[in-house]
Amino acid sequence: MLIGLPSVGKSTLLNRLTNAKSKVAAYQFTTLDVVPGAMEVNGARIQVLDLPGIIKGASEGRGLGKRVLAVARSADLVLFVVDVFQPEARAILDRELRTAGLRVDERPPNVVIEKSGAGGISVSAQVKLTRVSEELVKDILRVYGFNSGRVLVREDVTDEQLLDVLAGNRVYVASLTVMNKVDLVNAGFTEELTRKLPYRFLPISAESGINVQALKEEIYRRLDFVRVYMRRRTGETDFEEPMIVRNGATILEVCDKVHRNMKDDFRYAQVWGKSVRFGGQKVGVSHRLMDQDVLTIVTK
Ligand SMILES: Nc1nc2c(ncn2[C@@H]2O[C@H](COP(=O)(O)OP(=O)(O)OP(=O)(O)O)[C@@H](O)[C@H]2O)c(=O)[nH]1
Ligand SMILES: [Mg+2]
Repeated sequence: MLIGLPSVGKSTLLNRLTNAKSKVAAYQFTTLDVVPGAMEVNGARIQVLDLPGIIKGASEGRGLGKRVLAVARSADLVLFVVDVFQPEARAILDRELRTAGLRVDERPPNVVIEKSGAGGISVSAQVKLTRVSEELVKDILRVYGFNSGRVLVREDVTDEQLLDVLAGNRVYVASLTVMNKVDLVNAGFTEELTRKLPYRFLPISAESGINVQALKEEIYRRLDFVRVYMRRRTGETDFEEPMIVRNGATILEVCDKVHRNMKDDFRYAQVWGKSVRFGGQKVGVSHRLMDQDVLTIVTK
């Protein structure tokens, strides 16, 4: 999903990346709705969504902010689009997403809360806690109405992360940042930004196509796909059109992609490649695949 201030070139970029024709204009709030496009890269089809621009205060309802941020919650990847003359916008976008409950490039905190009937709160920390005290953990839990139970803290969490666990509705999403309109500046200007800014970005020009192919590759990489080649029972492998699944996907997910009833008829699968110890190893539906595995699914 393309997230950025108005007029930074989100729609221009969507049109570059995909077959879509989202309206482009020199005034703000040109895009008023979600506009989808389909992008193909390395054999994967990726849906890209152009969204209306968000502004400071979006999470409190300014502009179309709340709707945009609600849509962003279902993204696999947020693509921040920043105008080369407004690099400070990245911090605004970050803040708006954060206020709306999105956590960009963070992992869910490794904290487990087990409620119990009585006995007060016990905190078992499996690492040394340097950013919150046990007392603070207990206080925060009480504020959220947990008066009894066990808290397993498996990493050095902050109070904010603890609040995230308790709130329960946080969404963890990966991101990439592009610096658009670099056709308007010289290379030195962009290099200076790379040195000065606290975030990493890919310089692009949606309008003139600079680095657009590199961006596609980067999106593909960031989504962490793997290619799985299907081998028919007769023995030929289809190396032309791999199945594209997210890294860590199981055989079950591949079954669901092939046919929605396939899992009902599943007997076993055979895998050749990095995810198994020997070629042709028999595995079940919960086996996790790796890039370039060859897979045969045997059904009833
Ligand atoms: N020079 C230059 N202009 C660009 C580039 N990308 C977009 N523009 C111009 O910037 C203006 C805004 O582009 P849009 O694609 O409509 O921007 P947007 O982010 O979708 O704007 P909203 O929908 O209003 O949020 C248009 O005049 C574009 O032609 C670029 O890479 N270089
Ligand atoms: Mg637009």
